[in-house]
Amino acid sequence: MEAEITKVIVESAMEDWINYGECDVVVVGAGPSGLTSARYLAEKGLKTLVLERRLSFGGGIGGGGMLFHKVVFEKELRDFLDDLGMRYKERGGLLVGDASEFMAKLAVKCIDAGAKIIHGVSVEDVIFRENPLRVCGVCIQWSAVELANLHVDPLFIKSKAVIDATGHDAEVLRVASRKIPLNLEMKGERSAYSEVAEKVIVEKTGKVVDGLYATGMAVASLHNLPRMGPIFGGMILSGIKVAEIVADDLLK
Ligand code: 48H
Repeated sequence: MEAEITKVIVESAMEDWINYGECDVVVVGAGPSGLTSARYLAEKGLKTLVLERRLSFGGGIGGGGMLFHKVVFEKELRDFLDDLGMRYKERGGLLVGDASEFMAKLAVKCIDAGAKIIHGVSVEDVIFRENPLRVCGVCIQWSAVELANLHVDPLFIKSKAVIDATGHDAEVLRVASRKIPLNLEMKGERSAYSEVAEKVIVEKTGKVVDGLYATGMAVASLHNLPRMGPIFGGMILSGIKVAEIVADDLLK
């Protein structure tokens, strides 16, 4: 039986890797903005792959607010949360619910929509082409190799669009801005100003260069926008917006 376990796992995983070696969209990071964007892209019929460094979903959701296991949302998010099947209470003009439920249900919606999520994989670079300048995929490495600090060359995933949903560090934008002539100055995010941050992050969500898009806290890092703390409306609306922009570009 042991031999069969190995064979079935390796064969099935290889099938996925070969199938997703070329796809429509690579979403880097399975935090709130990444899971949301991947869900809406998959719902639109786009072949969507989410690559997540860690062995879990949710990015910054799981920590709640300073490890208090709750997250909050603006009241405008009520319909979105109802559709998710998320339980919440109204308190102090906000909606509040369990961090664990929120990340689990975001992930289920994303997977049920048809997006493929692979854990334990880090994006370390992008693939680009010139004339015109565009991003057309990512360089990937096992997170375990990255953590062990081994020198191992990456493999590649080609895609029509790459979404940086890596959060505060905006890792994809950062590496791309260093290595290809994007004329991007990564200024980093600003201190907390929650009500402004929640709006401007959504406003500034979108395309960075052909083939490369930003969502969630990566947008704050790119545009020097303030942070907001453990309120998640902006992350969700940013994920929905980037999915709409990418889908418009790919399906036109
Ligand atoms: C593969 C990677 C890589 C990589 C990172 O941090 P996240 O939750 O990101 P967002 O932007 O969807 O949500 C931000 C939110 O959680 C938050 O931190 C808020 C609202 N903060 C406000 C404040 O004031 O502090 O998720 C990013 C995910 C994580 O799971 C990372 O492990 C993963 O991306 N990741 N995966 N390759 N190079 N870099």
